[in-house]
Amino acid sequence: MLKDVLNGLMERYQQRVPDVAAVIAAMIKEGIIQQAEDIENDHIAFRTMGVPQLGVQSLEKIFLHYGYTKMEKYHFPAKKLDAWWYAPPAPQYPRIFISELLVEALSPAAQQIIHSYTGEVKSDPVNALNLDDAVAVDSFLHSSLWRTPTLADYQLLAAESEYAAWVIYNRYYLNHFTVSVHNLPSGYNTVADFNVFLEKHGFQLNDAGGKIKTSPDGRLLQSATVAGMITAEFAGGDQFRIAGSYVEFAERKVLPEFAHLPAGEIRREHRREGFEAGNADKIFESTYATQTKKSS
Ligand code: OOG
Ligand code: NI
Repeated sequence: MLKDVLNGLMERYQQRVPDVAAVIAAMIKEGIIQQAEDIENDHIAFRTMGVPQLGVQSLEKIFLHYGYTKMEKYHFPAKKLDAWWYAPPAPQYPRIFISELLVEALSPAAQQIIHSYTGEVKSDPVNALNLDDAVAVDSFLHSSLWRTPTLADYQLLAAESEYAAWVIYNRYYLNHFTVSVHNLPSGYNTVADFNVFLEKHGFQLNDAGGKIKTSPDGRLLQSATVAGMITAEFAGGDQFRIAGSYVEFAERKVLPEFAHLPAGEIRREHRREGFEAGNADKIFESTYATQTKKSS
C-alpha cells in the first residue's frame, strides 16, 4: 500500500524533474551506487494551502493512515509557513515533511485569489477517499484539485508569496526527494564532498545562506539543487516558465551517545533525527526566483 503510493509519487516526480534521473545516472557512472534502488531516500516533501478543508490537516491523514507518526512542528514567520515532519512506520520508508501556507496572514487580495481556487474544493477531499485503495490515493495526489490558474493570478501571488504561486500551479506534486549521503562510500558521504561531485557534474546548487545548511548542533547538513524550470500551461493557453521541483541531499551525523559504535553497526536510530527550521527556511528557496534565475 504505502510502497505503491510512494512509487507512484516518485514516478511522476522523475518524469518532470530531469535532475532526478541525471543525479542517479551520475552516481551510477561515478560508481557511487550500482542502481537507483541503492539510494536511501531520507525524506520527501509536500506543500499545501492552509485553508480549512485542505492544508496539512487534510493531506497528513493519508500518511497517518499508513502508519506515519506526526513529530515536531516548525514555523517560518517571514515566509508565512508552518510545517511538520512525520516519522515512517519502518526505517525503509522515507520521512515526510509537509508544509502549509498561512493563507490568513497574506494580504486580502492574495487571500481572495487563493480562495477563488481552493473554494472549488467544498469539503476535505481526503475524507472521501478510500485510503486502502492505492490507485485512488495515487490519482488523488496527482489530481488538479482546482481549476488551472491564470498567469495573472500566478504572478500576483508570486509577488507576495512564491510558495503560494508554486502551490496554486503545482498542487501536491512531490516537491523533492532527498538522497541520504552518510551511508555512501567515503569521498561522497558528507554533504561537502557530495556537493563537489554534484558541481563537477554541472548541477546548480541552492546557495541561499550558503550551499551547505547546517543545524546549530552541527549534526544535520543539507544541500539542494535549484529547481528546474517547467513550461507551465495557464488558463486560456498562456505558457510561462515556472519553477518545478528539486532534489535534496542530507547528511545525518551519529549522535554523541553512539560515537563508540563500530561503523558497521550504525543504523538510522543512531543518527540525528528530525529537521531544522533554519536549514528548511533556506531550502524552501530552491524554487524561489532568487535561486531559479540560475537554472534554465
Ligand atoms: C521544503 C523545504 C524544507 C527540509 O528538508 O528542511 C525541507 C519545501 O521546499 O517545500 O525540505
Ligand atoms: Ni527537505
